[in-house]
Amino acid sequence: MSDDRNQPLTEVEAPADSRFAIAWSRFNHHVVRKLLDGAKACFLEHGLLESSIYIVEVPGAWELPHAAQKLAETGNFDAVIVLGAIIRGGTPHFDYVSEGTALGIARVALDTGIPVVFGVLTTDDETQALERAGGAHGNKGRDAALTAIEMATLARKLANDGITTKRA
Ligand code: INI
Repeated sequence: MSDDRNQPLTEVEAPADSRFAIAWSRFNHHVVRKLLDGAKACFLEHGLLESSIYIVEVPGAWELPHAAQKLAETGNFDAVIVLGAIIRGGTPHFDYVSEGTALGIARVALDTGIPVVFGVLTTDDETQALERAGGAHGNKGRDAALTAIEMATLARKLANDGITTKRA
């Protein structure tokens, strides 16, 4: 099926002084390193310096929500990106890891109020994963960086328009 239903991601320069964190997981690192390369290259193409990108590594996707929480809670980053690759095996383990990871990431984003961009591949096999890590279906790490920049831009627009939280 074609990806024509998806609007292209917005390509804008990163806001001045913005900072981003990336947590990536080592499991299936031959795939995840490609996502990391795509994200870093995209940030640099959009005006960021390497010093504005903080990168940490964790063992597997399951550990990404914890790392994202630590990073988001600092308040030092406009957005956090998590990158991983969960590839289906022959047991239900895939379902537990992928669901726990996705729910954990969603919770961190809402609990902290910091965008946490979900750059975790959940695929049936390695071919599907590689197709999305610089292959026929693009690079989801690059897409994650564009999403992070767009969310940072949105936060600044909301602040500029006086749309701020009134919750304690
Ligand atoms: N972690 C992944 O990132 N991808 C996988 O495909 C995977 N599989 O298939 O097991 C995986 N498991 C490890 C898991 O993320 C944790 O690191 C581990 O359970 C320790 O908490």
